[in-house]
Amino acid sequence: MKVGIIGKPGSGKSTLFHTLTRGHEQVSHTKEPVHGVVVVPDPRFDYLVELYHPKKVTPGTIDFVDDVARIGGEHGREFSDEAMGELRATDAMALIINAFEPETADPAAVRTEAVSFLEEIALRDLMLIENRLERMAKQSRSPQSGQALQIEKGALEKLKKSLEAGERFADISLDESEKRAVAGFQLLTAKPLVVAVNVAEGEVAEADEKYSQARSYLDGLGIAAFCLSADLERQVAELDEADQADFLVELGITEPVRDKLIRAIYSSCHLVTFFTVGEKEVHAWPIPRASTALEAADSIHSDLARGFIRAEVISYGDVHAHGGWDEAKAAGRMRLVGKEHVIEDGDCLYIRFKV
Ligand SMILES: Nc1nc2c(ncn2[C@@H]2O[C@H](COP(=O)(O)OP(=O)(O)OP(=O)(O)O)[C@@H](O)[C@H]2O)c(=O)[nH]1
Ligand SMILES: [Mg+2]
Repeated sequence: MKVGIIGKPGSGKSTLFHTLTRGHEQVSHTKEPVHGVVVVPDPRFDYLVELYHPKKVTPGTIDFVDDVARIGGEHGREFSDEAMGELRATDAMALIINAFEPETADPAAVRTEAVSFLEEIALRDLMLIENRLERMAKQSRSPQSGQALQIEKGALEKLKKSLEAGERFADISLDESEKRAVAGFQLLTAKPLVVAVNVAEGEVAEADEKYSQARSYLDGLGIAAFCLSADLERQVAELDEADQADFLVELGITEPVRDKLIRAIYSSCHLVTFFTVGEKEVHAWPIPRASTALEAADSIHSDLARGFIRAEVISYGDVHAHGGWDEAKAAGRMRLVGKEHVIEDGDCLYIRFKV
């Protein structure tokens, strides 16, 4: 899962990035832009690891990309083709807005900046769609223009009309075949977006209140928005783990930004987590909400989906309450389910399969 950090020059992208990735290995500076892999904090996962002491642990991770559109630093506001490609390849975007200077600490300005970002990405998508439609117009004169092309064309025309009218991608109704036909374009308007309002150190305790209208406006558009002080969080992240919690309480911060942001990303991407557990490995698997047991099996390995027989399911709550998978199973908490069974957040799974 790849999340691109984006925002105007000097808005605090790198400060946020370093706060998120501090203490987490695998920050790569050799590639431009800079990537950092962050473990998704999950007390359920920690408990399962504690329980099984497995040989291998695989928590959920997010690959954060600093300044993914490369509009910061010496790049200015160019939005190069290469950077656009990188941005399109992300699964979600985190937009950081500068509200830490006297002249930017203004709810109306924050809202305006978020709106103009939405307009900008809509414009980018429209350019892409129009290009494709033009090329298709030429192609469709050739005899091999098939049904797939017609579906794609119809979907693109619908998107064009709706985006031009200022509609949000999420509100545009596309059927499954249309969605598949346009998925390859990696439209920016189709990506989940989280907005981080970067406020001054002294404002952090009252910030949620001050920006509540801007946040609820964005919330109405399906965009999670929260306030933080990137600089303050960076200072906290530099402290020993043990001191961090106390310091946050003192500052009136209820949750470190890493946890807040990751939660917002999971929720915007409609992700839930299922687990596979045992002495060999404890593994957290993110999947789209309402996925079936078959889809869960497929996310582990296509063989498991191909040879799927049944899935054994025990909820995390039951594993926790009984102190282990075997114990919960012995207490009758295991359910044997078929392909269509919908996976709930926290389910522990064992897939029975035969290939
Ligand atoms: N007071 C204050 N300053 C901040 C905060 N966040 C960032 N800054 C400062 O703003 C400046 C720019 O921060 P960066 O994190 O480098 O911003 P950036 O978006 O990565 O900048 P570019 O990569 O140049 O676009 C630095 O001097 C930071 O110390 C904040 O929460 N409060
Ligand atoms: Mg930077």
